[in-house]
Amino acid sequence: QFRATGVQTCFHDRHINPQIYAGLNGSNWSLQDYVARGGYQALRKVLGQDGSEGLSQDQVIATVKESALRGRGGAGFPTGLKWSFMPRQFPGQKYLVCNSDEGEPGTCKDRDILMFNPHIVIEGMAIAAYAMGISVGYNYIHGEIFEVYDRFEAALEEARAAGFLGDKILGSNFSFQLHAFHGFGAYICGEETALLESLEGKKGQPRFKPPFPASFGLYGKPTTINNTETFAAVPWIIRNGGQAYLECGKPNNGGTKIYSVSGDVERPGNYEVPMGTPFAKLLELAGGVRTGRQLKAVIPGGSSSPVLPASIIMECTMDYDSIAKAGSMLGSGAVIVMDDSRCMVESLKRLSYFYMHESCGQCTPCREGTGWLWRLVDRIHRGDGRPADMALLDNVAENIMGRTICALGDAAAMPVRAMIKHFRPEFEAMIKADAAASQPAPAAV
Ligand code: L3W
Ligand code: SF4
Repeated sequence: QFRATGVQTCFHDRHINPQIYAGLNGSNWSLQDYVARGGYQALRKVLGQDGSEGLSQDQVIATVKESALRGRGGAGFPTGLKWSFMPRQFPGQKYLVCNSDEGEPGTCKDRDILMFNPHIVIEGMAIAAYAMGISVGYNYIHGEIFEVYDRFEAALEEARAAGFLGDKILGSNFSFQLHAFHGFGAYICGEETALLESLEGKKGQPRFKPPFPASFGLYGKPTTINNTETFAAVPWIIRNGGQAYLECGKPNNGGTKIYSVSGDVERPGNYEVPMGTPFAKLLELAGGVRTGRQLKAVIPGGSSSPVLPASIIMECTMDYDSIAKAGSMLGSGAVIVMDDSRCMVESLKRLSYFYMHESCGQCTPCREGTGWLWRLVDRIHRGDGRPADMALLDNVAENIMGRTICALGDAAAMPVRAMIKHFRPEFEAMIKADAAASQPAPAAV
């Protein structure tokens, strides 16, 4: 249910070219194909290797700020601002890291970018490294996707051989060594500080923040981490300008975004659409709700984002601000569509199991609380629910939120609270039915 078809579908109602998935067919990922599509022109432009005088580090960062590009991994943090945190004059080693540890249930966009268009990520990372004065980078790729790792390695080899990576890139004074790193398949390693621990060869457990990676990152050195899709947006921004990117989205939500649409739709898959596209339009692109059914609810941004009932999501546009206003998060853009045949208790049970299983166990509210959440929902679902369980569920969720080292605790608690808020009668009906069933049969008259 959570797998995408791998089909790349682009939709634009503005007259610009789709940026990340344009013209991809699965066999044109190579350097030759990428260059034929205009690839590496942005890097040439930045380095002044296209006959121009090049861009300064400040100009690159200003362009990215102007674009209103926000982090595509889940938090939506402004990318240009993050890049400006990097202490450029720092005397020691600094690092650039790409977070390709895609593990959020429902999300399957980064793996497709790396499979179908790996050079766009390499070019984006090289430009970012130039802007922040970084000479070493890593792409941390989720451990369960072997073919994606192999594809990215192959693209790295091509880029090195052609002089787009390595020492004195394209004859300039800029050098950047980029390496692929195969992760271990744990969801928590997608949390940026756990990822850094894992990259250092340790157990992937989140660190306290602050300090943020910008000041204390890989091996304790200043590090910038961005998501795969974020880096993939950078070459287009440099070639076309920050304003052009901003204008294809909406204010404060620049550009396009890839949505992984899964669940009860006719055509699940990854769809790249402009920020601010009405949800109804995205649903239509995915073929609509499967035949004969009505839309019941949507999880708009991956399993960590609160569920929204049909009446609310149908009024939303797909961008950070609209979804936040509706009480959820755009997150990583994994749109999980549920039709009217779905049992919300069962759905929540499945989600709760995931978070219990993936908790790293470092802090008590998350380690114990995720287990409590799952056991309570499981109890209701299997027919042993008690009237007090609704209040208990809410209480456990409340006691997790804001009391943990990383966002996984909140991510486990928020869906529970949202399910209770929007679908309480469904839970109560199941508990009542259970209670009625467990009553002794009335005496025969
Ligand atoms: C320097 C400051 N840096 C913030 C940086 C920070 C990070 C970025 C955002 O969680 C969410 C989470 C998941 N000085 C800074 C600063 N930064 N203040 O900005 O930080 P933050 O803490 O808002 O978010 P986060 O810890 O990165 C990410 C949600 O995304 N999510 C997860 C998706 C998972 C995937 C996946 O599987 N790959 O995408 C989905 O919704 O719950 O809320 O870089 O260092 N003062
Ligand atoms: Fe680990 Fe959960 Fe604490 Fe995050 S919130 S550090 S996953 S125990």
